[in-house]
Amino acid sequence: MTNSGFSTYETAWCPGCGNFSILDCLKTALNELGLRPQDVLMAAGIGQAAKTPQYISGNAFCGLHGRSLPAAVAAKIANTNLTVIVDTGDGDSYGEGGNHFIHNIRRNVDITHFVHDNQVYGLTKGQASPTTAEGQVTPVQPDGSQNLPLNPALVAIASGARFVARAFSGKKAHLISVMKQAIQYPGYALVDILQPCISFNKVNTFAWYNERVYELDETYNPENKLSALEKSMEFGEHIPIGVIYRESGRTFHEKNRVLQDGTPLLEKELKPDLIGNLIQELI
Ligand SMILES: Cc1ncc(C[n+]2csc(CCOP(=O)(O)OP(=O)(O)O)c2C)c(N)n1
Ligand SMILES: [Mg+2]
Repeated sequence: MTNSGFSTYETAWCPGCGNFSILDCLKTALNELGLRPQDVLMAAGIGQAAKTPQYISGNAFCGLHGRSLPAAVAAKIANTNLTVIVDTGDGDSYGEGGNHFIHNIRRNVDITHFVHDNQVYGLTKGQASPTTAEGQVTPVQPDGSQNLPLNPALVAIASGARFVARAFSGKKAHLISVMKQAIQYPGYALVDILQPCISFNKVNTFAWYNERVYELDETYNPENKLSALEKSMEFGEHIPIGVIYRESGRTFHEKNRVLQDGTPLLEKELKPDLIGNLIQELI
């Protein structure tokens, strides 16, 4: 089949939302990598960010809130030919999907995880999400969020993720470059994408991020885990963006005896006799 390229569709996002540039960067990254829509699966749960797979050509899986990672991982395990991208929100990834986030990092299946991190639950009108700052006032936390914010990059590195990056929706060329590196990385790759929610987050605005973010340059070595842990904790007056940690390691498929020959599970010969014998043993 030929490659018609990726296209995007009309959205229901608020004008000025950071999601527009993330969607556009995703399309550009996929097109620049020469991927075909029929070879890419984008998975998401529920939320404004989670609508992204519905707004771009390619295969899409829209799951329950927080439950896209297991489906994405299962699809990649069954069909290695697919490029699998989870593209969803901070609440979906780190709140409802928090358990899947940590344990799929440990599996190191070759998927990419783009998180639109607007630091609120946008779709449901701005409640505090796991990344909302302590004390931040929201429509349902009038005294400010009492919880400490979770630092996604720090949690990911500490859980064993080997490609961890941060980006900002307002720096498009940089975001495209980081997205391409993450998609090409063999193993689980996380990109936490800072994104303003103009309707419900009046603190972390475009200007707030723009004043703070700075791009990591070649003087920074992303292969040193201790300095990566330290770099990931920088989130205040200055916020580093770029690849914070990168290390090679064996993927789920490379470690698994059945999958390591490279033949996708769905192309493997079915052996009903073998299963029949196993069932007989159990009867
Ligand atoms: C199990 C469950 N809990 C809560 C909800 C309600 N809910 C739907 S979307 C959403 C917030 C999504 O926030 P986020 O993932 O950050 O995406 P955003 O809308 O900010 O892009 C919530 C709480 C739900 N649908 N299912
Ligand atoms: Mg959100």
